[in-house]
Amino acid sequence: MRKLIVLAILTVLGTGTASATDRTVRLAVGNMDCEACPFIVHKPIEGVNGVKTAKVDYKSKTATVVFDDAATTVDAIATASTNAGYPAQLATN
Ligand SMILES: [Cu+2]
Repeated sequence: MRKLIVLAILTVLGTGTASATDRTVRLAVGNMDCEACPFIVHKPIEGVNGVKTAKVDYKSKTATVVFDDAATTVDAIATASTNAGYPAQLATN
Protein backbone atom coordinates (compact mmCIF):
# COMPACT_ATOMS: atom_id res chain seq x y z
CA MET A 1 0.00 0.00 0.00
CA ARG A 2 2.75 2.44 0.93
CA LYS A 3 4.55 1.60 -2.31
CA LEU A 4 1.43 2.50 -4.24
CA ILE A 5 1.18 5.88 -2.59
CA VAL A 6 4.83 6.65 -3.29
CA LEU A 7 4.35 5.60 -6.89
CA ALA A 8 1.29 7.81 -7.21
CA ILE A 9 3.18 10.80 -5.85
CA LEU A 10 6.11 10.19 -8.19
CA THR A 11 3.74 9.89 -11.11
CA VAL A 12 2.07 13.19 -10.32
CA LEU A 13 5.39 14.97 -9.83
CA GLY A 14 7.04 13.46 -12.85
CA THR A 15 4.42 13.51 -15.52
CA GLY A 16 1.71 16.02 -14.69
CA THR A 17 -1.18 15.41 -17.01
CA ALA A 18 0.85 13.76 -19.76
CA SER A 19 0.54 10.10 -20.60
CA ALA A 20 2.07 7.42 -18.43
CA THR A 21 5.60 7.43 -19.76
CA ASP A 22 5.95 11.11 -20.67
CA ARG A 23 8.05 13.17 -18.34
CA THR A 24 8.80 16.88 -18.28
CA VAL A 25 12.05 18.14 -16.84
CA ARG A 26 13.68 21.50 -16.59
CA LEU A 27 17.38 21.66 -17.21
CA ALA A 28 19.67 24.52 -16.32
CA VAL A 29 21.77 25.14 -19.42
CA GLY A 30 25.14 26.82 -19.15
CA ASN A 31 27.14 28.80 -21.73
CA MET A 32 24.15 30.39 -23.42
CA ASP A 33 25.48 33.87 -24.07
CA CYS A 34 23.33 35.20 -26.89
CA GLU A 35 19.87 34.91 -28.39
CA ALA A 36 21.04 32.36 -30.96
CA CYS A 37 22.24 29.84 -28.39
CA PRO A 38 18.79 28.42 -27.63
CA PHE A 39 18.41 27.53 -31.31
CA ILE A 40 21.77 25.81 -31.32
CA VAL A 41 21.24 23.77 -28.17
CA HIS A 42 17.66 22.96 -29.10
CA LYS A 43 18.85 20.74 -31.95
CA PRO A 44 20.94 18.16 -30.09
CA ILE A 45 18.35 17.95 -27.33
CA GLU A 46 15.51 17.25 -29.72
CA GLY A 47 17.83 14.86 -31.55
CA VAL A 48 17.90 12.52 -28.56
CA ASN A 49 15.80 9.50 -29.29
CA GLY A 50 12.73 9.70 -27.06
CA VAL A 51 12.64 13.48 -26.71
CA LYS A 52 9.32 14.87 -27.85
CA THR A 53 9.67 18.59 -27.40
CA ALA A 54 12.32 20.92 -26.09
CA LYS A 55 11.77 24.56 -25.26
CA VAL A 56 14.98 26.41 -24.64
CA ASP A 57 14.73 29.79 -23.00
CA TYR A 58 17.59 32.23 -23.21
CA LYS A 59 16.40 34.54 -20.46
CA SER A 60 16.04 31.88 -17.79
CA LYS A 61 18.86 29.76 -19.27
CA THR A 62 16.74 26.66 -19.08
CA ALA A 63 15.45 23.93 -21.31
CA THR A 64 12.06 22.42 -20.67
CA VAL A 65 12.06 18.98 -22.16
CA VAL A 66 9.22 16.51 -22.63
CA PHE A 67 10.48 13.02 -23.19
CA ASP A 68 9.42 9.40 -23.22
CA ASP A 69 10.60 7.93 -19.96
CA ALA A 70 10.89 4.49 -21.53
CA ALA A 71 13.11 5.69 -24.38
CA THR A 72 15.63 8.01 -22.77
CA THR A 73 16.83 9.52 -19.51
CA VAL A 74 17.47 12.95 -18.07
CA ASP A 75 21.18 12.08 -18.10
CA ALA A 76 21.16 11.33 -21.82
CA ILE A 77 19.44 14.62 -22.56
CA ALA A 78 21.83 16.59 -20.37
CA THR A 79 24.77 14.84 -22.02
CA ALA A 80 23.54 15.76 -25.50
CA SER A 81 23.40 19.40 -24.47
CA THR A 82 26.77 19.22 -22.73
CA ASN A 83 28.38 17.60 -25.78
CA ALA A 84 27.10 20.47 -27.90
CA GLY A 85 29.00 22.89 -25.66
CA TYR A 86 26.19 23.76 -23.29
CA PRO A 87 26.64 21.98 -19.95
CA ALA A 88 23.22 21.04 -18.64
CA GLN A 89 21.96 19.71 -15.37
CA LEU A 90 18.63 19.25 -13.70
CA ALA A 91 17.26 22.62 -12.63
CA THR A 92 16.67 22.91 -8.92
CA ASN A 93 13.69 25.23 -9.14
CU1 LIG B 1 24.89 32.37 -28.62
